[in-house]
Amino acid sequence: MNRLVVVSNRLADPRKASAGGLAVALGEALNSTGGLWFGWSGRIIEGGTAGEGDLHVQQAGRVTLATVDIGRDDHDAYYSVYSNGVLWPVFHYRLDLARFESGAIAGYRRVNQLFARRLQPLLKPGDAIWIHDYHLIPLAAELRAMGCGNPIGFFLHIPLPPPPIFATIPEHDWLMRSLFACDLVGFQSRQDLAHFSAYVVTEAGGRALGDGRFEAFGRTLRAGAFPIGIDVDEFARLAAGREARETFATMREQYARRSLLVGVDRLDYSKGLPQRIKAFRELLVNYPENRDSATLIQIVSPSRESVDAYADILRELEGLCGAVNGDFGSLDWMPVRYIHRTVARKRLPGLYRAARVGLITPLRDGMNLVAKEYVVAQDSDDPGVLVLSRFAGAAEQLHEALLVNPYDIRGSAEAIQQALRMPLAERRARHAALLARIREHDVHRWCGDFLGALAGDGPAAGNA
Ligand code: ADQ
Repeated sequence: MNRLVVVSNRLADPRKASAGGLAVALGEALNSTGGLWFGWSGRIIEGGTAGEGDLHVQQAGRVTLATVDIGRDDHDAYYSVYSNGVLWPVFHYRLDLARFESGAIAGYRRVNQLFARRLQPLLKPGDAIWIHDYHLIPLAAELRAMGCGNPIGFFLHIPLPPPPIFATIPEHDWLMRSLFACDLVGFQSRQDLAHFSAYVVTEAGGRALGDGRFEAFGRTLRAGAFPIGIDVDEFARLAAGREARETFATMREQYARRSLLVGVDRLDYSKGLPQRIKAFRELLVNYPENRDSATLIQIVSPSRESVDAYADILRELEGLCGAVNGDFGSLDWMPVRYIHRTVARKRLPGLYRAARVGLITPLRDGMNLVAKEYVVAQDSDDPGVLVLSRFAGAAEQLHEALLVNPYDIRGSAEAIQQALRMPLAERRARHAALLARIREHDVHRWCGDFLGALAGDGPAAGNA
């Protein structure tokens, strides 16, 4: 197999336990080919020159890690304003939160050009290049402009909205044209792929040629749905580890008389956090038997704090949690425990396993790996119930979860009640079906399917 070159905004050292399933899987693929992982160093140079940044190269086992510094102004425009102030909200259908500032696209493009300039000299003929996510949509086109003829694949980790929403981005045509510099483009779900196909036909005047092939902007590429998974064995190992068992024991002891519900998210307006707290409140109002009993632990890890919309969601969330506790709490029962912190990865499975209900209710999500982790962490003999938003990419695969519309507060509260009352036999049957599908579509399969398709030996469309 040819050498693999992965490009992403951030890198993780695949040898570290905190790296997570995605980094481990990419690390394995890189390791087996003595590959190169390229991205931002995490370093911002105050007063740095526009479009410039030093390259750092280090070895992590057989994998070469190559990273670039970015100047302050470039970083603000590329990361905060364009990637997270335009692309992230629009791709999550939140036009109300998008900030279309005319200057930011130049910084976004400058950083992609910087990446291309620093990466190009490191490439060898035959390398397969795999670019990740919305920060780097124009990178393939910038590489092509420098004469790069290698096979290039791109995977979008977040949803692709339908054409009328995508077309609100002033540069939508340029973004899609840039994507067509790739040989293969992968999406999380069949729905995202359908939106891509609709855009090609209705906005770009192109054609769907069948068999996952599309023609537009004078080029042909292949596109497919490649739903990402987790590393099931790695997560099961974590679940059996000391930290996870300790966390489970502590939770079960502290909440011996209560029914625990858990939510674990990055702080983000796409995750449906206010709606989730409102649904939990509705549960306590409409089904009073849960008072003094049902307890929601909501872990929210800090994220993108430089972006204004994130400070707003944090304040709203704190207000809603405080009101539920004030209105319903008693001397020895706090209905919502809201924790604004990242939980160590080794402890997560213990927390998931102690919870009767996993509440994963984003308003829109590319996939959502927490949903899959929650299922894998359960005790198969006495599993908890997954309540999942129908608007998460994961819903295309996880049919046996209780699927909810997170905007429908009353409907979500009813689903939580159903989850809390679900008989053991039904819980087991649903869990077994979910676990089998999560196992079948794990992160290694995702990686193998995408790279197989990039090498031309697999179908363009993965499946769910
Ligand atoms: P994210 O939006 O970051 O990722 P998600 O898939 O839910 O979201 O989580 C990724 C990882 O972060 C999981 O392994 C999870 O355990 C961890 N995590 C999340 N919140 C945490 C917390 N509070 N404490 C500790 N760990 C936490 C983007 C897309 C998703 C897509 C992934 C992968 O937005 O839709 O599933 O990429 O493609």
